[in-house]
Amino acid sequence: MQINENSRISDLLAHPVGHDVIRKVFLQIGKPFSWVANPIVGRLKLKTLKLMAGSRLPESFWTTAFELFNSEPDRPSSGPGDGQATWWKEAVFYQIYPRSFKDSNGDGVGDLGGIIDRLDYLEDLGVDALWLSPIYDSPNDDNGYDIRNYHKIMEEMGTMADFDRLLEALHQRGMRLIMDLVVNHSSDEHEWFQQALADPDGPYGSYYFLREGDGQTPPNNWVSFFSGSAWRWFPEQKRWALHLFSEKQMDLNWDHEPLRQEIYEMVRWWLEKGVDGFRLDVINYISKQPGLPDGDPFVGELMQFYGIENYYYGPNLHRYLRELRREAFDPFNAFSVGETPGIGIEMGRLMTASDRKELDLIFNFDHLEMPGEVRFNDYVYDLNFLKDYYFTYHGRLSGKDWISVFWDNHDNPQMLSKINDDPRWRNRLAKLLLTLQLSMKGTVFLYQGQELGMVKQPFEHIEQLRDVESINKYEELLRTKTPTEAWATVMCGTRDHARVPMRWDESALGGFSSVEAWLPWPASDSGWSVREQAADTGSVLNFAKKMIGLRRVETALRLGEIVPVDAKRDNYMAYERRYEASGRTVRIFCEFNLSAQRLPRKTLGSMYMLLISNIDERMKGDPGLELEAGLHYMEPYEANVFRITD
Ligand code: TEU
Ligand code: CA
Repeated sequence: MQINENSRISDLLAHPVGHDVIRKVFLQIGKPFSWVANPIVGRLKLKTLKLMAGSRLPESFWTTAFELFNSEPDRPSSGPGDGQATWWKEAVFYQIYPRSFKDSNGDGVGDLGGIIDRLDYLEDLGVDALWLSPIYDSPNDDNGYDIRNYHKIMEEMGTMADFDRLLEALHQRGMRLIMDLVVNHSSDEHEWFQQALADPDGPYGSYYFLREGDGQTPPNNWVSFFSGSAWRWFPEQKRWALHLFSEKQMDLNWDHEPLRQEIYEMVRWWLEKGVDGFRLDVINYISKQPGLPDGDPFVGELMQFYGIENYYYGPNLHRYLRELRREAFDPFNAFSVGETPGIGIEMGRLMTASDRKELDLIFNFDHLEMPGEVRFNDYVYDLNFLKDYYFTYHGRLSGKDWISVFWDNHDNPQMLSKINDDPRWRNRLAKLLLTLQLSMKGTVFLYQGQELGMVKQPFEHIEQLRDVESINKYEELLRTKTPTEAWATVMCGTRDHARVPMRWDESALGGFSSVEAWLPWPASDSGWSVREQAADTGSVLNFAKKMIGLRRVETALRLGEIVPVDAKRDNYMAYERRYEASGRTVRIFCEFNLSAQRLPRKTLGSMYMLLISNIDERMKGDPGLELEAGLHYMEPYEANVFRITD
């Protein structure tokens, strides 16, 4: 069914792209989605809505929206899954940002040797698989996300021999490794781009988006995620080249078949080496709207990036993903998780349902900021929103779907700091977040430092930052704001919060390196290093180990159904994980106080056996007895996991 002016809002919401776009718009403007989901509103025709919106939503917006909706004829599949066991559904992944993990040769930059040095630590922590942010040869304009040579290891990271050693050591321990695959763009220093510049009309010219021009007006109004136009002018060639990210990250033209074949071959090359899969950088951006039309200004203002509707769910996206899987992933039975900014629940299902043969998982980002907020805003994150996100998400999945569960990575300040940066709650809240993540249904991705309760950094001025996004953004803000205002904004959202080195010990250099790190910590953080925490039974680190261990032994926590409990209750989150095994149902009950206030609650009976709690006293003595004696309230940010016996 086509979506047009005579369609009803309910038809639109039944459409995968329609549903996700409307939900996104409501998130963006900070209004509750329940408003449109209401059945009375659902009966309204889109032309009525159009009339109501009047000039606030220009005609061009509607044309763009209808085109986007109608470009997707498919509907997510329903029904049970194939019941096949897959290692990645049960795995706990751990993301390493190699520059900041451990330096082994005293140059201030983390490297492969450093990761090898710390494999005991990772094995002891209990994680099953590592994801490494890029370690390929790169001029490091965007810390390796600008690849110069896909077949070579970045000098700062070590050698291919180091890589082989790491992979072998991991496999010996029964652990797995996935690499970062950055193929929406390459570095401008990549041989393909150099060839394209040498002969723009030759074979490599079509590997990129090169457009003739006068150097004044770019080919369209698209903007870069790292500020300014998405087009860079090359005066000698008299061509513009498209770059959605930094001006040294040139977008690759996936519509050109030979380029796709080169990529598949490169992926196979790594899989032949034995890597277990890939995290695919901004993989939903690879198919651009033919002709690269201007972005609609209304959509541009709303989403903050002009042009985005022309590439975030492009016309050939599904086709290219299937081809990539067939040509490269499937022959090796390799795992894939796509980084897919802007993709909502239903579109995500179309990219990952097991019968679609596209990706295994995606990262959906809709939970990282509150409605109406962006990463650079100063606000407090409310955990009730995270609760609604997961309950809604799980409520829409079929047996063919599986999701990733994450909230920290190298692109985002720590969730812990966004929720409550009062140091009094740091330990307990870090443990709550770990309990929630590791008892949630889905594949867990931890980011380095989460197991330590790492928090945002007290950076003081722009010279302390290294990230190209932050530096460009600061420059851009200075055009309209005072330096103090510009700094305050950058400070809120800078990706460098997540990129400072791991603190291995309490010494000044943190046990990370023998010299000052490439991105030093702005202040000391006594008590929170690995060494200090390893020696402290009440530490976040020891709790993380316990919680990962609990997930490992409790099948229900990995594979069980998730059943929300008292879902409407504010500041309270609870669910059961239920798993049928040999005729009986294992039931695990997880509950959380999402606020910094005590929360009254009903007493649990003696059939609730406490398995883990972030309140140490709860773990002392006979848990059953204590609970029977009455647990009439929950402490601030309390998190408990019980087994329900009968
Ligand atoms: O990130 C893509 C992305 O859209 C964002 O998370 C991005 O960092 C930010 O929102 C821009 O405003 C991926 C990588 O994770 C990131 O580190 C890279 O910089 C980017 O792609 C380009 O390769
Ligand atoms: Ca080093």
